[in-house]
Amino acid sequence: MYTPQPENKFTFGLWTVGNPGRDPFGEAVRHTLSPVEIVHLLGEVGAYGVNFHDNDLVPIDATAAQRDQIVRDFKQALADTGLVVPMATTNLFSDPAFRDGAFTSNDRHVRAYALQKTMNAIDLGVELGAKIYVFWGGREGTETDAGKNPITAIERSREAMNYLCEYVMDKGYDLKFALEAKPNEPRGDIYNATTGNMLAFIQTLDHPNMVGVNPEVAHEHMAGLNFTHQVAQALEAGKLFHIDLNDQAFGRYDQDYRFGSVNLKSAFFLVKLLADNGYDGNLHFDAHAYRTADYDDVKAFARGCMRTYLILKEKAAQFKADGEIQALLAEINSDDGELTPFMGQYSAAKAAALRAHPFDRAALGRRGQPYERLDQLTIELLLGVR
Ligand code: GCO
Ligand code: MN
Ligand code: MN
Repeated sequence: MYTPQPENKFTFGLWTVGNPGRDPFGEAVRHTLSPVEIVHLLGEVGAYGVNFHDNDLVPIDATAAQRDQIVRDFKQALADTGLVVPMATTNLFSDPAFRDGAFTSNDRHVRAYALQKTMNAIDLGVELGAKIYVFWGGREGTETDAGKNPITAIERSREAMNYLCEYVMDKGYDLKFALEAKPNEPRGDIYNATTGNMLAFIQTLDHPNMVGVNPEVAHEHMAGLNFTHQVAQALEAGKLFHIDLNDQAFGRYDQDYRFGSVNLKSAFFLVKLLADNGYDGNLHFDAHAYRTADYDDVKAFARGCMRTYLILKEKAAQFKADGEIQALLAEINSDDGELTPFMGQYSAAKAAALRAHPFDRAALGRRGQPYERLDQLTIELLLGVR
C-alpha cells in the first residue's frame, strides 16, 4: 500500500539524508556519503528525485576537471537509479565570504561574487535537469540593525533577483525561481521572514511571473504561523512553485524533523489542502534524521516521510467520502441564496438593495456552528477509529 510512486514526486536534498548529524554542540555521528551513494540510498527507499546545493555536489574549490568528473559520476548514478533532479539551489551561507549575507551584504564584492556563484550554480542545475531554482537567504539578515539598512536590503535583494531572472531569460533556460522564507537561524533575523513577505516582494520584481515561493513547514512554525494558511495564500496566488516538508515544534530551535512527526493534525490539513487543490509540484522533504540514527535508521526516516504523506493523503480522501463529516460541512455552509443578488461584483443598485435590507442581528448572533463535532470526527478519523 503506501509505496511511493514517481507521480507523487517525492524528493530529498543531498543535504537531507546525507546529513552526518553535526550540530552546534557536537561533531558528525555518521560517515559522509558521496553524492553517488546518496542517490543510491534514495533510489533504495523509493524517492523520485534528488535536489542539491551547488557545493553538495561540487566542492567549492573543485577544479573544472574535477567538476566534470563529479557531474559525470552523478549523471551515471541518476541513470542507474532512475532518479531525476527537479530542483537545484546555491549555497550562499556556508563559506566565510557570506558571513554578512550574499545578495544583501554591505560589501559589493560579496554581492557580485554571490551573483557569479549563483549563475554558475544555475548552469549546473540546468545541466542536470532542474526546472525549479530555490533561493533561501540563509545569511541575508542581521544580528543588529545598527549596521545594515533594512530598506537597502530589500532593494539589493530585488536587484539580484532581477539580474538573475534576466540571466535565465538570456540563456533561454526553462527555469523558475522559488523563494524560501525563514524568520531566523542562522542569522538573528532574516529578511523577508515569512512566505507572506516573499509573496509581496515578488510582485515588485521585473519578471514576477518567473518567481514563486518555496514555503517550509518548520520555518513558518518557527514564526508561530499556521503553515496551511501560508501555503493556501501561495496556492491561491498561483505561486506555490515548490514546497519543503518537515516538522517542527513551535518555540524550539530549527528542528527539521521527519514530516508529520510533531504536528500530525496540521500535517493532515496541509496534505488535504494540497490534494483538494490539485497541487502537482514536487514534494520535497527538507528534513534530517535524528542525530541518534545510523544509516538504517536514516532510511527509516526517509521512508517515514513519504509513508506519512501517503497515509495522510488517504485520510484526506476518507474525509471527503465520510457521510457524517460531509453532512456537517453542508450544514455549516448552508445558504438560502436570499442575499446572493446583493453581493459579489459591486454595483450601485446592489449596494442600494443591500443597504435597504433589514438584518436580524440578534438571530445572526444566536447561530452556533458544530465545529466541535466536526473536529472530533476529524480527530477520530486521524486516530483510525472511523
Ligand atoms: C534551512 C533551509 C535550507 C534550504 C536549502 C534550499 O533551514 O537550512 O530550509 O535547507 O531549504 O538551502 O535552498
Ligand atoms: Mn529549513
Ligand atoms: Mn528548506
